[in-house]
Parts: sequence; structure tokens; C-alpha cells
Amino acid sequence: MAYDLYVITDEQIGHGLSHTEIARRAVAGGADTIQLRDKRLSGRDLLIVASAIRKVTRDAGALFIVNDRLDVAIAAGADGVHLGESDLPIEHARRIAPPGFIIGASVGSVATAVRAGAAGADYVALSPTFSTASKDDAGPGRGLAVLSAIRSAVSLPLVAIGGITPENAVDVIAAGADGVCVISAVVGQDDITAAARDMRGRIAAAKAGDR
Ligand code: TZP
Ligand code: MG
Repeated sequence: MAYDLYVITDEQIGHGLSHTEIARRAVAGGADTIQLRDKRLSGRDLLIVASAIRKVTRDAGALFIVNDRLDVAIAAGADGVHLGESDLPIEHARRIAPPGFIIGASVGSVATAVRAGAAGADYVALSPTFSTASKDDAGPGRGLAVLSAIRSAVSLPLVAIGGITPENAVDVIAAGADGVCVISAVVGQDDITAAARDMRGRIAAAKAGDR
């Protein structure tokens, strides 16, 4: 299923590999969703990278999501955009997005998850689920209790983002997430493909109730 293993590209954490190479290695290990995230790039440069990742993900049968930039996501033919609380409001993005376009939303509580669903989000990400050094302004981890409460309150696909490791992934799935969204646990590893494969296996085992 989409969002089981959702990998965000990051060239700093990826030891200098390009976004496209990170995406290539992650999908080779079974990542089913790739998000391009780079706050430094201009729209024009982001579009060039997004177009390359579009090809990699299409060839692999993976979803492709662009962080923050709905315009770039649409221009590159991505499957969707991921929006946070300081990005375009979901309702407004929905008005511009083509039919079937995926809009994902970062949420921090049950209330914001319910609101995102009502506004038209296609999936929600509890951000950050645990504390993380990968995003400067992520704030404190919200924890598994909030994840479970969101699971009870919304029927949309739910992913956990922030501080997910091979060790805690099983708990995250057990708490009700449909998948995990990671940077360092995959992109920060020497062998990105092997790390993705390992994480995917753990998620599959957790979903099978095989702990
Ligand atoms: N949004 C919320 S936490 C986060 C983002 C982009 C960083 C996740 O990185 P890691 O290394 O998986 O904790
Ligand atoms: Mg954002």
C-alpha cells in the first residue's frame, strides 16, 4: 500500500548524494512514496530535480510528492504535494490542484488532523511523532498516544514522521499508523537501499502482527 515506507530526500543527511540518486536508491529498497524536500532551491531548480524524480518514481511504480510547492508539484507532474501549517491552506490548494491530486498535511493533534480531513487532505502525517534533529523547528515529539488518538478520529491514511527508527517502527504501526515517513533512518544510512528494504520488512511484519 502507498505510504508504508515514505522517504523524504535530503541532500545534507544523504551524505552529498543528489535528491534523484537518493530517490533511486530508496525505491530500489521498496520505498513506495518519495517526497522531494529542499527549502534552499529556487522554484526553477526544484522543478528540474522534481522532473528527474518523477521519472525515477514512475519507473518504480512509487508515488511522488513535492514538499511545500504546489506549483512545482503540478508543473513536474507529481502525484501530490505535502503541506504544513505555514504553507497554502488545504482548501485553497484543492481549488488549484488537478483532479485526483494528492494533498498531504502535517498535523500535530487530533483537532488539526480532523480539520485537515474536513479541508480535503488525502493523508495526514503526525509531525513530529518523536523528537528529531532532521528538522530545525520540528518541536517536541507528540508521541504514540496522540498518534493512536488521531487513528481513532480520522479514517484517512495516517503516517508518522519524525524520529522513526527501525526499532520504533513496529510500535508506530501498532499505534495505528499506516506507514512511516523517514529521512535519517533511510537517507542517512550508508546503504540507503538496504536500509529501505529493512524498514519495509519491519513494517510488513508489524502489519502482519508478527512482533
Ligand atoms: N517534518 C517533520 S519531522 C521531519 C520533517 C521533515 C524530519 C524527519 O526526519 P527524521 O530523520 O526521519 O526524523
Ligand atoms: Mg511545508
